[in-house]
Amino acid sequence: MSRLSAAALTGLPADVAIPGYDRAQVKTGVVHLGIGAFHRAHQAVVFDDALKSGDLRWGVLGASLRSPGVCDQLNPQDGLYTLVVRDGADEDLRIIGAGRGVLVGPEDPAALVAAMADAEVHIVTLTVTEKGYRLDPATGDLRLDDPEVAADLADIAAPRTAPGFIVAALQARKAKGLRPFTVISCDNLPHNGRRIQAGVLTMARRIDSTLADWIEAKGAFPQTMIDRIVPATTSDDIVRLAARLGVEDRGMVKAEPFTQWVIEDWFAGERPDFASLGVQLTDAVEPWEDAKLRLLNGAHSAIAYLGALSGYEHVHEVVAVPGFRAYVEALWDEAETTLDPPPGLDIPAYRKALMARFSNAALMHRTRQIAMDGSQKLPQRLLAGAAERLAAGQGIDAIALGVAAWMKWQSGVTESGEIFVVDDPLAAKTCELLADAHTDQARVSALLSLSAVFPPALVVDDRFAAAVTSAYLSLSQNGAVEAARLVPE
Ligand code: CS2
Repeated sequence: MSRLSAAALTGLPADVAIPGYDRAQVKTGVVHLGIGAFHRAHQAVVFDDALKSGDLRWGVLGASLRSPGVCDQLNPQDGLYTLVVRDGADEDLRIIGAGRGVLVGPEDPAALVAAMADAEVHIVTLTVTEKGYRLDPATGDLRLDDPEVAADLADIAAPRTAPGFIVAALQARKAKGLRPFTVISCDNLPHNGRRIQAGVLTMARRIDSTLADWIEAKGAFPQTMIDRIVPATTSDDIVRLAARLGVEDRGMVKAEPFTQWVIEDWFAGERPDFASLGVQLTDAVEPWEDAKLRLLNGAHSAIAYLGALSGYEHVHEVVAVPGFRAYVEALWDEAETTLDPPPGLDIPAYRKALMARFSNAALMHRTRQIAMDGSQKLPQRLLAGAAERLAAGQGIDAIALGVAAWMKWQSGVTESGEIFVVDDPLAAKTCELLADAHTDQARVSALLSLSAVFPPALVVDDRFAAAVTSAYLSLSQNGAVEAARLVPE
């Protein structure tokens, strides 16, 4: 079967939306680092909307900082791919035309730096996952001991990391007399803009202090809250879509209908008319970010570990179990007291909508996908809320069970005895810590010693250790379903 391409657009079924603008006139105004499914189903759609509105400056050049695989998905398709929006039995198909091809950083770093330093580029967006920032998750500092950070510092002309590419490209822009681009972090990190800014400045300062001063004075690193559930595409999804389209689309992405993007109103130069494209611009992103990280993502991680340990493959199956559903509500009751909701966010309505989103069976969102990289996710999703509740003298039974489930997951074996590989940058470390721990209590205290995950204030708080140990023991004795059922009581 032939692939989706510009030439194939006219032959697609009439109910498939296609780019209505002249793609030949589109300029590359955005470079995106980490061109995975999330970007394609979220920010790229907003840039595609900008193009549809007639502002043709916002084509997106994608970059992969790791594998070349994504090139084969998109480059043979003229950068085109389908956004498949699924809600129950409804399916909506739209071809996204904003893509301007994909470069692979490791194959030709100089080409990517040059593209980012082009005068027509005004924005660099990133989705490189939590670990791609090369920060210590507990402190947020750039990890100077990371070998690739060290390599970037030694030779910034051939960068490897996301902060390295940004520094190299900003250096080239400064040399050309251009303005910096706006760096928009779109990962689920707390204070994501501040964190990438700090990483970039730390690196730049070690290379050239005038460059760092220039970035500090002229750059912009807005904070963002980004939200859309985008499960990984499966080969079945590709086969099913090919039957609908009549051509094969290996770059497709599937997502839920809901999408939200809140951006701090801070830009270094030009940008699309975001407000008219449904993006919320505000001076205060943090309350949005905390609500999303602690309610949506906190529940996601807890569901992922509890569900996957007890053999549930998908999120909608987990929340269909009454005990797990009640547990999620209990977790939200705890998280909610730590939030300072922004005007315009109705928490009860948000919680109701979240439960409906988690229940969307058409998404087939795998618990193991969310379970990945937990060491990078736990601090902002569960631990920050736990610390605030303890400081206020409140209980943390539900949060502690989520943390304990993450700890259980580190053993690499499910309740039915299935062995799996723990997919986490700290997996070797947790494995080493667990090898010498022979009781549940010892396992919990060994993992609590991970200073990259657990902030000192929590580690020294006996109430935290006690709650997590008791949750861990409950998981061992009762299994995840029963342990969760017992929490709301
Ligand atoms: C998920 C997120 O995989 C995960 O860790 O919690 O990707 C989640 O689906 C998005 O943040 C939703 O906006």
